[in-house]
Amino acid sequence: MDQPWPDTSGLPQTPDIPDTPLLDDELPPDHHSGFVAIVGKPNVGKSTLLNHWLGVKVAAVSSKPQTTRSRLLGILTREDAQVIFVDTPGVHHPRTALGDYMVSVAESAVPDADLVLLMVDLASPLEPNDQHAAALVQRFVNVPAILVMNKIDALDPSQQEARQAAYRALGQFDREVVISARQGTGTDALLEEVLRRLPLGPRFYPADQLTDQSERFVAAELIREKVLENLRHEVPHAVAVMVTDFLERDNGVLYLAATIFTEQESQKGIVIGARGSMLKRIGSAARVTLEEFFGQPVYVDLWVKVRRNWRTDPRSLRELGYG
Ligand SMILES: Nc1nc2c(ncn2[C@@H]2O[C@H](COP(=O)(O)OP(=O)(O)OP(=O)(O)O)[C@@H](O)[C@H]2O)c(=O)[nH]1
Ligand SMILES: [Mg+2]
Repeated sequence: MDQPWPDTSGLPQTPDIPDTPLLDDELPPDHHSGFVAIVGKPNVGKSTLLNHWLGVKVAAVSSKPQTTRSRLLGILTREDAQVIFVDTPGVHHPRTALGDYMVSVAESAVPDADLVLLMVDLASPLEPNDQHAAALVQRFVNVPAILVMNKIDALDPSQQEARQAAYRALGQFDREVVISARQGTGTDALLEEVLRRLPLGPRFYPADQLTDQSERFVAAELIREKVLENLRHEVPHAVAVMVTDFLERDNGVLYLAATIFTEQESQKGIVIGARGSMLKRIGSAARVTLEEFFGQPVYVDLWVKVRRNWRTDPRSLRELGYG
């Protein structure tokens, strides 16, 4: 029989974007602020760019498509501006209720944004999902858009011109830029382009806040990242992670318990591995990344449970934060 759900009543929900900006008398009169949605097909490097700009990994990144499943704000605060980046799931043709949710998250980020970055992968040819993402962006003509061509480091230079021409034909853009989010090439210049397009405005979030999501959410995402990194084929996509305990111990160690949900018993076996070897590997990798994020020793306690077909069950999706 499936395990009961952990008690999630104490978990913070994703807050809505605030309507009322914070007042800050110290800000210069020409302070700019705004929301910048990063949109594109899966695996183009949206979350990598967000992490790069924040200087901290808050968003899960992996070589598997459809890593990001929820909206995540990355807040960059400077003296002269506050940029609120909106990381979104990759736009694709969904096959599950989870996929429907993911694409709807990406779609809903565009109309509320002050600027959209449509990201494409220069290292691979244009695909229908690029057109799907571009159509979504172009639907909102009043939101300015920059075409961000990523992964220049992985492109054969002889192909650059043809690739850029193909991606440029995706639509009308305010500007196009070529970057490597992984290596940080062109990202400062892109940030300046972004800042130039933001309206005058105050800070919406406190200067020391990095994201709208809770520490529990970020921890669950970073654990899921390790599942994605270590497992293959369909298994990583059938996994959801929920942090069930998060406590600061007297000895300065952060104790974190999390449940990894799979859809089938066989997937549970794969996540655990022979004599627990895979779960141990996921836990060790997660600990390293979590210690970097929290800046303190972390103890990770992982559990694996089956929740049948959670990706197609509306109640399960809601309980796991996808809906
Ligand atoms: N070579 C190269 N790889 C990159 C670059 N940026 C990102 N990547 C890699 O591309 C893969 C996908 O990166 P993500 O940041 O997870 O991509 P995403 O667009 O957020 O993907 P989804 O969340 O699935 O939509 C990872 O393996 C990254 O390391 C880059 O500039 N150059
Ligand atoms: Mg992502």
